[in-house]
Amino acid sequence: MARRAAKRKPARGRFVTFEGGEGSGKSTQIGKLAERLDAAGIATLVTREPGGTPGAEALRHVVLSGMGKLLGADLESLLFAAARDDHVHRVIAPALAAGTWVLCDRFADSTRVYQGMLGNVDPRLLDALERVTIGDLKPDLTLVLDLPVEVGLARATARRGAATADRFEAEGVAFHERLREAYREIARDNPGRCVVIDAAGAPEDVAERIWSAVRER
Ligand code: T5A
Repeated sequence: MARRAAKRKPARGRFVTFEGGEGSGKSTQIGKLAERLDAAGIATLVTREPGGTPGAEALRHVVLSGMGKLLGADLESLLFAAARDDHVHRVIAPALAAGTWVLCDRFADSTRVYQGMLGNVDPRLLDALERVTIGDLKPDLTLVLDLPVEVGLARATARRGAATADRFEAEGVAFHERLREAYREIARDNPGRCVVIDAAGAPEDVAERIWSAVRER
């Protein structure tokens, strides 16, 4: 009797997150990496936080409009966590299980940096929220795009044109300096997961640095 070949479960996809300050080039570089992976025959899904599902996009609108700030940093963390929970369970986890690589523009490190290290939210609250929202689903690789603050803000301002700065873009230079240092600290504390990428220079040069980091890992 002919035996039916057992259906093999696809290998779990890789989970790569992009982190960094405002205007550091995350969205630009995520697109470039996706193109290269696609060309190499690797199925990829590009997504972002806050966002990635209709519910999470609605919450994105609330936090970036500045409404979250009125609630205070603790409750703002809950909004980011609610958005992340929906995104992880509906989009990220199923894609990884199907063997697709997920490239995510910001993830839990953003909450650690913006709400935790800069907003003084108790790390124990953030630990608890991470347990609920992401559990064991840690990124395989986090690319921290590092750029002098004035360069990042100039890029963000040029792109915005006459539009109003969002909730975090509107913070002063000192805030963005602390943000940069906080990301460097996270990278130092998680050397197995994080790679700091020099995000200065032409987009193509930054893309080459990212590609080498991805290939090395
Ligand atoms: N947040 C988010 C929290 O507080 N907690 C959380 O848990 C999470 C998930 C998200 C905000 O929410 C906060 C952090 C953020 O403040 P957002 O609009 O998604 O808001 O903001 P950012 O993630 O900061 O994204 P930006 O779009 O501002 O910056 P990117 O994606 O880093 O940069 P990008 O690629 O859009 O580039 C900006 C401009 O620079 C140009 C681009 O063409 C663009 O015009 N550019 C370059 N110019 C010259 N040389 C290069 N190498 C360039 N690369 C890009």
